[in-house]
Amino acid sequence: MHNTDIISVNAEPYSFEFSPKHCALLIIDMQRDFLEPGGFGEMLGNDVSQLRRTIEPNQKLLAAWRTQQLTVLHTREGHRPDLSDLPPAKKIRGRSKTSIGDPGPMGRILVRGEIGHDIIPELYPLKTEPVIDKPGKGAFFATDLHAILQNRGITQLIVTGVTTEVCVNTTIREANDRGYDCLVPSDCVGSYFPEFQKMGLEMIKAQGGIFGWVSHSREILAALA
Ligand code: C5J
Repeated sequence: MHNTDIISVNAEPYSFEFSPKHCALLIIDMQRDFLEPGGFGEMLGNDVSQLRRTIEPNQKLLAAWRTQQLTVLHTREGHRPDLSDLPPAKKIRGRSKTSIGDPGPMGRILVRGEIGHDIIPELYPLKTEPVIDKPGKGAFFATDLHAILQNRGITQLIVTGVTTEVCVNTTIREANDRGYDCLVPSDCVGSYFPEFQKMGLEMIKAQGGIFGWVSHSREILAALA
């Protein structure tokens, strides 16, 4: 495979054609607090196994992108330790006893530099892979993601990570409005809620691909091979 080749992936609502050189793997928020037993997500009563099933397919996709020396980026949701970038509305939403910035099972919740905020070891970024620290749900809001992608000539994204209906969907909508084509491998994105997983994917590919395409990692890996 040459980086200049155009590759076709079986996808819905129709084939996704991509040029590997211009297509980045964007892995959203695979953070310990969301995925690990004993983390903040589980503390809130969520079933982390719904997210953990995405680890293995993400590892395979990540390995393929690294082998082909293609662009990989990671994101983390979180805030400055002084919480100066945390909107008060986000802090109090949910009326939970424990909220962002408070001590949690893996350090202060969603605070940069804390153990729970970091990416799970299975998908840990290489030094050469940009990590986008984002204060919001979307990876483009208040970050330099768009500038980094433009500087590298990236026009297409394979978007994976968690959670399907929150940070993955928000990022895809932001990317779509900025002119990127997005493909989502269904097995590489996860939600704590099966019904949101299903509808989160349906919404992306509805109406002829209103926000993008949906496929499976095996289709992407087969096309790359
Ligand atoms: C993400 C969240 N990453 N669910 N955050 O989706 O709050």
